[in-house]
Amino acid sequence: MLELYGYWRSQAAYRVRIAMALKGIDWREHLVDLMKGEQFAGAVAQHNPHHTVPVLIDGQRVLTQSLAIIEYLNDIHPQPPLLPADPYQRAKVRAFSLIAIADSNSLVVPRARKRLAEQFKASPADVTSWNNYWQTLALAAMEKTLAERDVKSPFCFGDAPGLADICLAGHVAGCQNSETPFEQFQRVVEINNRCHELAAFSANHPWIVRDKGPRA
Ligand SMILES: N[C@@H](CCC(=O)N[C@@H](CS)C(=O)NCC(=O)O)C(=O)O
Repeated sequence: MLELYGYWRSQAAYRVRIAMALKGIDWREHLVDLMKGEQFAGAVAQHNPHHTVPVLIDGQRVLTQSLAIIEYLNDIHPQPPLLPADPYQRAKVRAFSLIAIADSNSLVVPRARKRLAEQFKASPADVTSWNNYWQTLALAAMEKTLAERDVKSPFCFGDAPGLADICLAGHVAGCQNSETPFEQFQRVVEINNRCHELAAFSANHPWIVRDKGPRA
């Protein structure tokens, strides 16, 4: 049984939950309250020098970083594939995914928001505005990328959900958490809705984990 250290609000942990669910892998989740600083003690502190979730334990193997974890899962459980076979299309999927994973998510995590407040005396309203700015920039980049795709497929880059869809849904969940409007980004909304028709996405949404507790 895989052990996931995550947090209900974390879009990075949500990405890993979706990937495991799409692949039919079973896991148990331990919630780490990032707002209380639990990432600086216990299993996360022991296993991840960067003090972030997700951390995934697979027997003796310890994995961090949602992209590395998802690619690892995709390698050891190849079906259904989360990345296309073609190298150019794989690069396109990774580039899209990194808009969320690298460029946006990192700017809105608790430690970034805490730093703004502590070092620059940003008010709660300033921090919300900061979140909304970066999340909207990412939404716009995703929307434009989707509009300019070579192929108009039901999911981001194909007929089935993959890494890009996982990152799109994770980003939308992040927007929902911080009340960043996303409804104007029609292609993003359309694909997010399509994803949520699948239990892998809807049953693992941050608000489900918040309200029902982690998968035990
Ligand atoms: N690039 C990392 C991001 C990990 C990350 O920053 N996770 C956030 C939650 S989404 C976290 O644990 N933050 C801890 C903090 O801000 O103190 C990934 O995709 O796994």
